[in-house]
Amino acid sequence: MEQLVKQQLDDYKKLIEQKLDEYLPVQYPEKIWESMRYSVLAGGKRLRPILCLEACRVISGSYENAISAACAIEMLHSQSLIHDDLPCMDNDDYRRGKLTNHKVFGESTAVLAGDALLSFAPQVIIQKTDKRTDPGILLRVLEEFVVNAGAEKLIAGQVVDIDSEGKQIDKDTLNYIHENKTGALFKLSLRTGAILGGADEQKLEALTQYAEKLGLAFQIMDDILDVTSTLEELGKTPGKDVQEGKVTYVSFYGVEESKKQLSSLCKEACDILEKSDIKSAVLSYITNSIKERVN
Ligand code: GRG
Repeated sequence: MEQLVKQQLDDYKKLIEQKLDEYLPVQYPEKIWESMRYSVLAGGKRLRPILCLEACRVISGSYENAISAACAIEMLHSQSLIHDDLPCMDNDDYRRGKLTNHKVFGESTAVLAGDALLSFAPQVIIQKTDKRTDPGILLRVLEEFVVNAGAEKLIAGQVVDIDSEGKQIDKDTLNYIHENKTGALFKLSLRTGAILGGADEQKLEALTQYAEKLGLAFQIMDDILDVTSTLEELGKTPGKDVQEGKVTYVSFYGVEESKKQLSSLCKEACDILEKSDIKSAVLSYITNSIKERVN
């Protein structure tokens, strides 16, 4: 069974990489497309598009109709990483084991590559999703995308995160940052796949609740890895949270308690799927692998 799941994850990843490459041809002016491609095609776990494809498959039996939206979400994720790494934000030199976008292309091109990806991603959804898709469904998918990418979600999380540096924030503020910075894209991924698969409200709600637990668990592991991992394993500089005076799950609860909370969240996430009769070996495997991830 585990072998089958690993094969499915590998197949998803290959398809995502192939489609990302296809959707981002180099055109004039080449510099901006090369910069966009540099970050989008730099590797990464491709977790968000995988979640999107699997949500669509578990609802409808096939994932093909979600591939363009899944790739668009990965473009949005890459945009957030390019901008987050800029000197005016987290100022990072490494990402996905490579020099960050601004280190290779310069700051102005990195800003523009992020901007370009943010608008190119919905363009991909509109132009590449199967033309037979119900226009109402397509509109819902686009709404999910722009809301989560914007000032009510992803950017809200980033603003509060930056404002909180060096301050002793409370747990509610920490949760607000995580829900919006990390949780928003997990929810977007699962909800998009489910909507394209034609999910009813009950299944959509279950996958949304699952996404909330999974996103938080993923972020707690990210906080743990920041203090326990190395540049080689992580592909980015470790120890940044402490260096920048960030309150994290680890600074709040310590590594051991954070691990306990992480395990509880993963169990709650699996329970949500089971109660709603959502049977996905891929989602179960991903949930149970979060605490083992090294990057
Ligand atoms: C809008 C500029 C801007 C930022 C929004 C998402 C975000 C806020 C910033 C990105 C940086 C960051 C550390 C976000 C937290 C979520 C997270 C752990 C991202 C890394 O995701 P992985 O581990 O990365 O899935 P790969 O490289 O595997 O895709």
